[in-house]
Amino acid sequence: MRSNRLKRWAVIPIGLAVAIILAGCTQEQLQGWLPGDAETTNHTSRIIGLWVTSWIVLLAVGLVTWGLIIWAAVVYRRRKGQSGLPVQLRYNLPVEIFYTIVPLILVLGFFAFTARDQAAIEEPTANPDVQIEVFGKRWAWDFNYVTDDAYYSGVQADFNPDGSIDTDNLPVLVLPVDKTVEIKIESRDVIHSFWVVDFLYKKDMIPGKSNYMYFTPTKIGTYAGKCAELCGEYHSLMLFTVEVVSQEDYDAYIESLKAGEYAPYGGEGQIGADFNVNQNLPGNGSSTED
Ligand SMILES: [Cu+2]
Repeated sequence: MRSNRLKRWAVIPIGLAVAIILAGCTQEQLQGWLPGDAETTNHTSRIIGLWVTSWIVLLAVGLVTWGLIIWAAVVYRRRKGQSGLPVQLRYNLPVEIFYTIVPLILVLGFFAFTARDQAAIEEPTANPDVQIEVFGKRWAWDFNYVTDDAYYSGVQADFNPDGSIDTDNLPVLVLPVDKTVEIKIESRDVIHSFWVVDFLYKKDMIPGKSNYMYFTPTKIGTYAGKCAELCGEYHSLMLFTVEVVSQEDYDAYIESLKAGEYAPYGGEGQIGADFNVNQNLPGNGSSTED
């Protein structure tokens, strides 16, 4: 009788587990519903690994916790003929040691793996193939191709007549595939954040301070970029597009920029810190003379 009832209790979780396993995993599930994929940049497989492994560990913690809750509720439930409070228990030493040691191991483990991956992602590239300088500005982006002495100055996104975003006229950053890239990240006015969604990494753009991002785009494609730091009224229209292309297409794009095909938005040369709104910030590279 009793074992029958236990079997009935076991049917639900075991059935659920079997159903999930039998359903199989899509690529989307395998990477924890992150956008992009492991081949987008040289860092994305590492980032996906940290994310997915963390969730697996946390789900295991969840299973133990839910299991203990259900076990306590079932085993110590009020039986027929009982009344009043159940027997009050306290100071269970094994349980207290368990829930002190395990979280300590978890916190140290998450810290160690995060620090390891962060150090690898932040490691500067000594001689990058392409150096880019990005300025965030309310509410668009300026891209300086430092290595190739060309620039593109974007304007904020606009709408199509049907109310959707006009993605054809977003500022574009073109990068050559399989080449090491350094991006110098700066702001002309307030704090923005440089985020290419599928690259799974973003970094704040702080007035008067230069941040850097190092990566190698490893997959040709078009990627959405956006500002990830609320920066004012049209923050949601502070969008851009990253085009990862072959070296030939990259060279051709740079040539067309220099030839004036994108005038007045793009051209030869650089648009530097002299276009920043506040010229008195320390460390933004602008002159304090005169
Ligand atoms: Cu912004």
